[in-house]
Amino acid sequence: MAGGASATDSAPDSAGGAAEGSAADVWWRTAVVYQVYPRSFADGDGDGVGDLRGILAHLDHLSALGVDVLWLSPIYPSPQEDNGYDISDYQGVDPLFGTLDELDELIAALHARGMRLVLDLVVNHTSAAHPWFAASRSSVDDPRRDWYWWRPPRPGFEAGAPGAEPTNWRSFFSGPAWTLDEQTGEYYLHLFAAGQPDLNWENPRVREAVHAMMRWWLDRGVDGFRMDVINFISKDPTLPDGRAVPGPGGSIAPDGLGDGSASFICGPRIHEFLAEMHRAVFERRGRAFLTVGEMPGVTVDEARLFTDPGRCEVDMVFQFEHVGVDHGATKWEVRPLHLPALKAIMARWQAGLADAGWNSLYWSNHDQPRVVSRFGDDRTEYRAASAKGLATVLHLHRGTPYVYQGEELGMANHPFASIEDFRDVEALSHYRTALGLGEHPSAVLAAMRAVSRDNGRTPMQWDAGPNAGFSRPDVRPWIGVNPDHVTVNAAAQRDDPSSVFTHYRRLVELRHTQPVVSLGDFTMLLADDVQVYAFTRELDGVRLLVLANWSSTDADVEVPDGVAWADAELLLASGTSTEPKGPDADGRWRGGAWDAVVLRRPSVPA
Ligand code: ISL
Repeated sequence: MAGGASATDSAPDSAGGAAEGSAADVWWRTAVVYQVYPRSFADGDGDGVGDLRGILAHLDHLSALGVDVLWLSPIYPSPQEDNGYDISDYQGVDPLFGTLDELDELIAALHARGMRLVLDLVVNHTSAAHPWFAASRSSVDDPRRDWYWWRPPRPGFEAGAPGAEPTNWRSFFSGPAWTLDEQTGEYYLHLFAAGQPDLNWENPRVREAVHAMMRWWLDRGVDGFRMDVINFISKDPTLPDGRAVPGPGGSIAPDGLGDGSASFICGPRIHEFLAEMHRAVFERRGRAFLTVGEMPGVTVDEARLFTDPGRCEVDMVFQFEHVGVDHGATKWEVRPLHLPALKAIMARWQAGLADAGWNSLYWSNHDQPRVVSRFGDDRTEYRAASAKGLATVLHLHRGTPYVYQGEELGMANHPFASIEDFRDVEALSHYRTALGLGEHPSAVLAAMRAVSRDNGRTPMQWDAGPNAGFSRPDVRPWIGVNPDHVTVNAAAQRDDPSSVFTHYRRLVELRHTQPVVSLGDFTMLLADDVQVYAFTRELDGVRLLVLANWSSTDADVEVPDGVAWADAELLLASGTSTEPKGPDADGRWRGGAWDAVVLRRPSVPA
């Protein structure tokens, strides 16, 4: 957790204090994190799947961007049912990705460049192929039986009969969250795929085993963890049925399953478990770590508790409200973005964690469609400008920003043509379920094309050549390369002062050099405006104004206190206008499509 290293002190082994560093000296408050999804980043050994060699070969890209931390999605041995989020050995590297020696090499190489490495920690569940689960399922008397959630069939039902599952919970990947194990006649719980059984954190031995594993990684030089669905680990042990989820128009969901989340989102012992983990793993280590909890369904009030430094639980959380803003009853029912709704969510999180706690800031990750296609405009004439505008808005908020691989190039959604093009377990299960319920394949595919997680997982676009430079030209990558790589790629952007990449580089630099960016207070302006995203930041007499036209048409708005900003210093500008600028002398801001500006002035002395 938090240590005493400053942002400029990038030596990852620099001594840090305990969790309670002062607001200004906690290193990750001025840091930017870059997420690598290894199977899609760079294929070093020519098997069509990205790997550690590929990452090692591209560290210059990260250095050029100036990021401080690499968060690496899972590289552990795994059957790859959910691309590594189904782990069968917590203390190794899947041969698909390389070797433990290569991971050590990556740690050393990052540290030599002044960057830190954060690993994904997936401990809500293991793979069904993990030896713990093999033991657990072997017999009801096995000492590891209680490491997972086993239950007999629902009273009055034969094992395997329809409706015999112990609860009505639906898994996140469609279908019941329970699978029958024929050998013992009992069901095991899996909130995700059947190959991802949930660990029973009520059992202290489970917790001790996880803590020991985490310490082993820290001893190897790892600098922290991104904790997968960590707010699901404490479940109400009575496992009650969930409420039946109303479908469109209020009908009960046609599969008859329910939503069990009230029993596991921020469950009864979650704060206890995270505080215990902090004590057992991070405390008194004398160096600085970063812990970020992925927390679907977390509220601002809960997040304040999780991230209050005085409570020593986690440093920050990933909340999900803003990435659910365009969802209908499910994520597959895509709604157009209503900008005031997004602003209201962001403003609430900024205010809620202003005095205690800390925000993480993200538009994208491996579970989300590409942001330029989702919230921006990926048509050729607007793509770069909208990618930059979205980045400016996010990176000027208070919190720690996360850049997802390819986002810094303005990579867009993939033009998936048919079901054969998709790879994700979530998308494929959804397709089967939806067709089973009578939905039309073309409608199901249209939604998948817009929101499937595979959009975020197509290969990183390094250059305009075959396979976008991700894999050797003679190799077929595990998922299709976006044909737009001929124009959208890192090689074309790295030295171009007007590229999306250069814009991200500037944003990272602003965070490193302007304390008001990382630490300043946040005030949302024009909350109800459907077109312009505007806010101010303030720290020690320095004020920033951020104005972004979130649309592909011209904007003309009256900026609160706009006259005072007419002659302010322009720190950063991007967009479709030849020369985007701040408010005019009359206090109005006239911005071209996707224009975004950051202005600075000392505040008027009182
Ligand atoms: O991706 C989602 C919806 O499309 C989420 O429900 C997602 O499954 C949830 O945010 C949890 O995500 C994490 O855990 C999953 C894994 O599939 C995701 O890739 C991971 O980020 C199970 O480990």
